[in-house]
Amino acid sequence: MKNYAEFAGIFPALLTPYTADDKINEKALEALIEYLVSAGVTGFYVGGSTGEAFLLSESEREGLYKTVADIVHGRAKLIAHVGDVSFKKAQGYAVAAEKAGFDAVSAVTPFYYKFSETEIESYYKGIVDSVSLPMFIYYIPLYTGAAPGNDMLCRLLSDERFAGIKFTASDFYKLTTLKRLFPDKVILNGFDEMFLSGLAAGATGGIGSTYNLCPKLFIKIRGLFLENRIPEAQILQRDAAQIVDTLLELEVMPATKAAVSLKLGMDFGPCRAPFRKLGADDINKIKTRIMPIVEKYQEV
Ligand code: MN9
Repeated sequence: MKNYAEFAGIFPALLTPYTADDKINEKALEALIEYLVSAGVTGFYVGGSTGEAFLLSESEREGLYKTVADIVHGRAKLIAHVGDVSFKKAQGYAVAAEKAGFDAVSAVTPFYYKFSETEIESYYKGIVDSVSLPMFIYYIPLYTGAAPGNDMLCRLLSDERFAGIKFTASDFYKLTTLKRLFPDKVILNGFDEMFLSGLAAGATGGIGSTYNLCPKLFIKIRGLFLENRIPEAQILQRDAAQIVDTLLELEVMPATKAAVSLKLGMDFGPCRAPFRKLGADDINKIKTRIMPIVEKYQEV
């Protein structure tokens, strides 16, 4: 069985910043990547939910892989989210990611239609057949409406080209079971507000939107966990959950983007419609409730 331990760690679900004329803002992207690389993240998860994957055009999604790979230049691991409702598009994104020099691909289950398990399985197999990169299944029933059962996940994970799962759910019984059956696969926790619980259940790292904002907080939680300093990790996890409280109240994607704009002193633009634009009240809540916690973990 192949060992994918190099993917254990902290992966920001990279935001996609826009310019005032709604193009991908490469300068802001570079500033964000530099901030996160110098904080010591393991890698980046590019073009996922947080990166507004489904609000980008095909050429933007593919161009994003190339831009990020050029900026990162081998300093961190790169996972491209390539999932789509269309198998053909997902396959095309995977090929583009490989060409850009990514280390792995990941995909949500095909969504909107109620695809059968056989259809979902052949979507995943078809993607991995098209590239020579390992695959992380993106398990996120909250958004896709599909919650593949353990039997299907096990069939896929038995294939050594599958590196593991991005597990965005709070079913830690399921995570524990998958880890028991596949101790060598990499499970990356998806909900930042439950990161420590995910680690306790067997995740070896995480992929998160909040990591864009305070990477060191999550690096530290993982470090404390690995050193068996659980009560200290719990205190930090409460801070992480408190940040997410406000993000959830204001809506995670636009609020995370606005918070990162404040943090880096750079306009990342709003999320694309139908996401809403935040108002002055919202920004004020981010300033007063989130930023003081973020600042606490600047130097950790
Ligand atoms: O990538 C993110 N999940 C989604 C991970 O975007 C669905 C999380 O970081 C959440 O945004 C965060 C808030 O629930 O935990």
